[in-house]
Amino acid sequence: MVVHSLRIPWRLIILASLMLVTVLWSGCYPSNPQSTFDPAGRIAREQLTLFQIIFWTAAFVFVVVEGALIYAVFRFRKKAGQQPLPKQTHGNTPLEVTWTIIPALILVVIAVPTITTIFAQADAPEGEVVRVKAVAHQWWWEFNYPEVGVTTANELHIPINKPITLQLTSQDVIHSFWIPKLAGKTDMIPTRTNAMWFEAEEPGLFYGQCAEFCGTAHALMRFRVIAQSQAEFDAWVAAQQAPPAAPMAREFGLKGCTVCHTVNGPDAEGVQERRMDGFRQGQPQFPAPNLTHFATRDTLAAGLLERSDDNLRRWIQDPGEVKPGNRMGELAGAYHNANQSLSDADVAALVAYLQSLK
Ligand code: HEC
Ligand SMILES: [Cu+2]
Repeated sequence: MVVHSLRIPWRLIILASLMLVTVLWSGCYPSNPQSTFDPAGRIAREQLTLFQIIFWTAAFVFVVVEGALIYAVFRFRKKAGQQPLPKQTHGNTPLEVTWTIIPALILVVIAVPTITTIFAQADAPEGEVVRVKAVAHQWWWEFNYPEVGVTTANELHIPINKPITLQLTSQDVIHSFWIPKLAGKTDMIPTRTNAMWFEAEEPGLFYGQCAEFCGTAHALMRFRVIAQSQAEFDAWVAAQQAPPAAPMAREFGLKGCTVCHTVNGPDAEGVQERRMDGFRQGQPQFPAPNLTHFATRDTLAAGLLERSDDNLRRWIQDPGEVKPGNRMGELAGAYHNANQSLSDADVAALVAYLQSLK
């Protein structure tokens, strides 16, 4: 019988491994918008330093241990004519003491910076901070600035060089808050509030992402951090505090949008107030992004689409097609089927209204 052994040439294996390493490595490239290797703030930088200490310690251990192993494998191979078993050794005090002390030292090298960093990052520095309450929802983010009475969604504006202290919680399942260039992950757990803080050193746009699998649209649960000078941030806050730029469109109430969405201001009373009462008492019904100043945002649907007339039209007509599984598609879809569908004129009016909410 002929046995065909599968022989893969060494060169092919090496080439394939190199390609794999290159592909994986490219994910770590600092210019990647979600790379942790290009920190833009103190918290992320300290976390990167800690990562490097642990990584290089582990790399050192790996090289020494694997090196010794490979050396032993080749050096002590069974030679032609050798007796079945080489001399066996039991107990070697100096050796055993050495390999107890070395790992203990390695643990110290890892533990000291880890514990120092954990404590250093636990509390925000004294002094002025910006407080934000972030609530995760399947599959979007609510950002509330309690000190200035502003609520927005999916785009977190912050001033640079000032600690941002976050209270993190969730309305439904466990999510995780992560801005790779600014701060590591913190879980957002229903009925519980976690805290973290971070700082951005330079103005710019930073990308955030839910980092804990939370259901159908988890991968599309993104957000943006817009780091600005203090003056720009103050101007943004003032704009958010202003009443809505346009009176509420008839269609917005008629087509049930207010069942879930809040637009602050005189038109917002009634149904909406009762809903918010429930929400404040911890019984959210259909929480949805606050749309008061929707047209000051760059994106919609948790960073999925740029805000444009076309994208808004697509979104309002069939949110479930744009972002499969999302709650507006699921619930509003059912609502519209049961009541009445949106005509093209309704959609056009809604788009125009939303785009006017500067
Ligand atoms: C059943 C509750 C519900 C109803 C009714 C509803 N929405 Fe929504 N809406 C949501 C939810 C939830 C989201 C967030 C979806 C996501 O990003 O996953 C959303 C997102 C949006 C967004 C994007 C907001 C942003 O900043 O990303 C717009 C715009 C919007 N809805 C408009 C409307 C309009 C117009 C109507 C009425 C025709 C409507 N919605 C009815 C729940 C609802
Ligand atoms: Cu999530």
